[in-house]
Order: sequence, then structure tokens, then C-alpha cells
Amino acid sequence: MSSILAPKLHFRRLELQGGSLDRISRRVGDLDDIFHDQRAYAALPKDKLVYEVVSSFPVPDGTEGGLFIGITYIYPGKVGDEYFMTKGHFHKIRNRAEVYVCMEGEGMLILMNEDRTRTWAEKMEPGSVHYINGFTAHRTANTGSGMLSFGACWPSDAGHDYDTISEHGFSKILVERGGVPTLVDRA
Ligand code: M6P
Ligand code: ZN
Repeated sequence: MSSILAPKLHFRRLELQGGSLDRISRRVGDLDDIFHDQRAYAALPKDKLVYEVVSSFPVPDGTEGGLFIGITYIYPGKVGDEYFMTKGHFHKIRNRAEVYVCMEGEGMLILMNEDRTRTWAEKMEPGSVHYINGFTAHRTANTGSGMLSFGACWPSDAGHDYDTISEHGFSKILVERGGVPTLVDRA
């Protein structure tokens, strides 16, 4: 007789459960090189939570052919006119793709090609599914007044390349212009 297991990832409950879960909290103080308005950044408390990630790694990191699953929760807020957002990354193995599924809130998935000549965004709303091609940097911003929560699924050998983003950034930033999230060239 085989056992029946409860689901570990539950979109309606907005949580991952059971097993060994990895939890990361990113606070203002952890994000010193991503926001464009350094004066507004310096005025915020360093311990203010910006986002949290809960991840399940069913196979060891680096395994070819496996998948990782995570949920990211981004708090509402802004640094100057720029929305709270994730650090963003390319995958270390550049051709690895990823899928995001928005569970609650309003947001934008910001994408950039590898040579930084094109940055664009997709609107995230509850139920929206986003295919992120390989070779494409990705970050998410909370453009609403409540939490933005989304599920993610990515190959277990993809890895995160944060260095390229902290060194060069995205070529456009997402800011509020007259109440509307707008992508603009970096000054
Ligand atoms: C999603 C996935 C994770 C990622 C997280 C936060 O859940 O893409 O791999 O860690 O978003 O994004 P970042 O790592 O760029 O801060
Ligand atoms: Zn990724």
C-alpha cells in the first residue's frame, strides 16, 4: 500500500509546508546596490523587511534534471519613487528557464536580455503565469498596496548570478509616474 502525501506547495494557502524549507529574509540593509535613489534608501530603517523567499529543494543544489520550488513575498513599499523589488539575477547556467505564478497582489516582472540592450516588464496579477526564457535577467516589483506573493519553479542546476546585476543593474528601472508603474532609462 502506498502512502498519500499532502501537497507541499499550496497556492490558495499561500505557503510551502513540510520537509526542509529554506527561508531567506531580505531587508533594506541587504539591498544597498539595487535602488537608484540613494538618499531615499539611506533614510529607510536598515532592518525593514522588503521580501522573503521560502524554497523547497527536493534534490541537491546543482543536480541536472531536477526542479526547485519557491514562494516569494514582497512587502508593499517604495524607495523614493522606485517600488520594493527583488535583487534580480541571471541564472549561472544561462540557458536555464523559470516559471513564475502570481498568487496575490499587483506587481511587475522585469526582464532584461543578456547584452542589456532591452528591458521590458510583464504585469503580475493573481493567477498570471510567466515564462522566463533562459539568458534573461529577472526581478519582481510590488506595485500594489498589499503583499505581492508568487510561486516560482526553476531547474536545480540553474544557480543565481547576482554579481552581474549588482555590478551593472538593469538598463531600466520601474518607478511610479503619476500613480502608474513606468519603466524608465536609468539616469
Ligand atoms: C523566485 C525565484 C528564486 C529567487 C527569488 C527572489 O522565487 O526566482 O530563485 O531567489 O524569486 O529573487 P532574487 O533571488 O533575485 O532575490
Ligand atoms: Zn531565476
